[in-house]
Amino acid sequence: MPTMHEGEKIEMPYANGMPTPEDIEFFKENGYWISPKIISDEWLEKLRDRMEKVYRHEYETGMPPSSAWSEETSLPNSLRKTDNAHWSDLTIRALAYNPLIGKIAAALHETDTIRFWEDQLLFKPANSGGGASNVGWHQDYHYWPCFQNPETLITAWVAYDDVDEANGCMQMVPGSNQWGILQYSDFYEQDLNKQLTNIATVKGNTGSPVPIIMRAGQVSFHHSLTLHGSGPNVSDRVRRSSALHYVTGETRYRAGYSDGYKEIQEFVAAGGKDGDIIQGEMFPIVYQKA
Ligand SMILES: O=C(O)CCC(=O)C(=O)O
Repeated sequence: MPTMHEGEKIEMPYANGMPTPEDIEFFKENGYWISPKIISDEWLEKLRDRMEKVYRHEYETGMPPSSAWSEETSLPNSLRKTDNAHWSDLTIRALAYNPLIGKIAAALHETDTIRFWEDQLLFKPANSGGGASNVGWHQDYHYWPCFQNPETLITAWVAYDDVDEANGCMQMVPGSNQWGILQYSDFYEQDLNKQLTNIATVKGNTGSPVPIIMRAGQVSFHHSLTLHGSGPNVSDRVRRSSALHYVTGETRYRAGYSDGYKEIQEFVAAGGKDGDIIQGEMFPIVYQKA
């Protein structure tokens, strides 16, 4: 059986999709950036196929994800979310450990080291407008108080399909990465307008959300404080993706929170203490500047 972190051997062809200095400035100011297409059509096809296997609970490594979407228990027309599919599938793992994605993340955060820590496999069914397929406004950091420094955390969202407003693409609030930690983050909230009203109450305004429109194979990156969510899929097209979460070589552990994460439990079992730099086998390095 393959070991926990095997998978790097799968080569993923990529183009040079690095951000320019202007792009890095854009990311700092707005909290997000969209790469050119860096995942080939051949790999996208393979990823879509592996995604189906994970949904059928056919796990290549023999190890289930930390939480697996299941047809039997899911609400009809709801968002399929599977956490840590990279535990189960080597192709998805190779995507998660893709060195170009790591290198782009390092460039955007102006750092030397990027470590992977968790992923979500996401599937928004076609014509799921009436179901629970929205993603409520949230800041990723809301779910990760086990890390001390939100400015070191970054998410890469890989589009397996073309995404636009009709099939419920992500929406980001430009500049919200500079607003600090907000109340009302809730990934599962379906009433996005109610949340924006609540955020306006505490913040004074909600900014102007922008749709993150991409072709399959492009990757959007967002800061852990960037407010984002997504609306219904009112099209005939499914929306498939992986959200990949990374820490930097500067990320520090905060004790007493979210110790339900297996990665954090192992970090602590290996001697990790409050304030220590995050490292170890559960947080493999995907990019290290030479
Ligand atoms: O896929 C979505 O609509 C939201 C994904 C998300 O919240 C994330 O990538 O952090």
